[in-house]
Amino acid sequence: MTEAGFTPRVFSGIQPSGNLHLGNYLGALKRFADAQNKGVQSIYCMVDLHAVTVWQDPVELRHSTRELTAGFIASGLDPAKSILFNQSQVAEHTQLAWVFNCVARMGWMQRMTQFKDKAGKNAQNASLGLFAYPALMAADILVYHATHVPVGEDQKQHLELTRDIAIKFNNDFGVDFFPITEPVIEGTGTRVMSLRDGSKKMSKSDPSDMSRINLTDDADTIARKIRKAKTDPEPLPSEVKGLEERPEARNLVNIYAALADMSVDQVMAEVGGKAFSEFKPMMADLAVEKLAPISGEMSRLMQDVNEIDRILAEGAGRARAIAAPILRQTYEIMGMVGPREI
Ligand code: AQP
Repeated sequence: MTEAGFTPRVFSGIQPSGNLHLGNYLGALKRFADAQNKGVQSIYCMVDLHAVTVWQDPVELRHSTRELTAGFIASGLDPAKSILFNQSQVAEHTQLAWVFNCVARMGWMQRMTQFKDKAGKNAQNASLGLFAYPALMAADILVYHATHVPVGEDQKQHLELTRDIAIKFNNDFGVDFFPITEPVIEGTGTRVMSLRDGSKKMSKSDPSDMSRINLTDDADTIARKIRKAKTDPEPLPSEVKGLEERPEARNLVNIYAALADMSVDQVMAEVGGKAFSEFKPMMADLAVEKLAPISGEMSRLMQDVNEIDRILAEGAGRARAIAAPILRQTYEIMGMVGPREI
C-alpha cells in the first residue's frame, strides 16, 4: 500500500504513430521491463486514441499498433505478467477523459508546451483532440488508480497536469478517490537527444532519419548513424564535469551508459579522454549488441499478427476488469444515476 492507502500500480503508454526509436526504448520500454520485473502490477497501453490526434493512415495505424506490441514483448514485457492492450479496446479511458475535460481548466491546457510544439504556428488548424490530449492521458492513468508512471522527461508537464486533475476532482467532491500519481523519471535514458542536434529530443517526427536510431534499423544502419552523429572536434573530456557545455558528447555518453546499464561516472572512467573515432565504434558495437535481438524478435512476432491481436484482446479484458468499477465509482461520486457498486 502507498502512504495514501492505494495499491502500488504502474501504468504507461506509447503512441503507435511510427517507428519506435532508441529514445522510446531507453526512456520507456526498457524501464517498463525493469518495473515489471520488480513485481509491481504493471499496465502498458498502445495509446492509439492519442495517435489519431494527428492524421494516421488506417492501414499504417493497424500495422504500427501491432509492431509496437511486438516491440513491447521483444523488450522484455511479458503479457502473462504485465497487462498489454490497445487503448481503443477499453472504452472507460474516453469515458473518464470526458469527466476530466470538465475538471481541467482551459488555462491549464493552454500552458502545455507539447501542444504548442506539435501544433506549431497553425494552432487554429490543430485538432481539438490534440489540445485535449493531456486530459485523456490523465484518464489513462487514473482509470486504473495508477500510483507510478515511468516516462521520459518530455512527459513531465503532462504528469503534473494529471496530478492537478486528481487533486481538483478530490477537492471538488470532498473525496480521496484518485491517487496523486508519482512520475518516475530516473536514470540516464530519460532524455535521449537527437543524433544531429544535442539540444533537441530524439523523436519519431524529426524529418531526418539520421537523427534517431529506430528499433527496426539493421546493424549497418545503426553503425552508420552513430558514425555520422554530430560531435565537436575535441576528444571526450576526462571528467563528467567536462561534458556540461558539450550537449552532443553528453548525449552519446548518456546513451552508452543507459545501454550498458552503467552510471555516467562509470562510463567516463572507462572512456574519458578517448577520441570520438575510438568511442563511436565502441558505442555502435554496444548498440547493435543490445538492439539486434530486439529487432529480430519483433520481426519474428510480426509473422503472427493473430497472436498479437489475441494478446491485445486478452489484455484489454483484464484492463477493463480494473477500469470499469473505478469509472462506476467516479460516476457515483458525481451523482450520475446508474447501477451501484456491488
Ligand atoms: N527522446 C526521448 N528520450 C527519452 N524518452 C523518450 N520518449 C519519447 N522520446 C524520448 C518516451 O517514450 C514514451 C512514448 O512516447 P510516445 O511515442 O507516446 O510519444 P512521444 O513522446 O510523442 O514520442 P516521440 O518520438 O517524441 O513522438 P513525436 O515525434 O510524435 O513527438 C514516453 O514515455 C516518452 O517520454
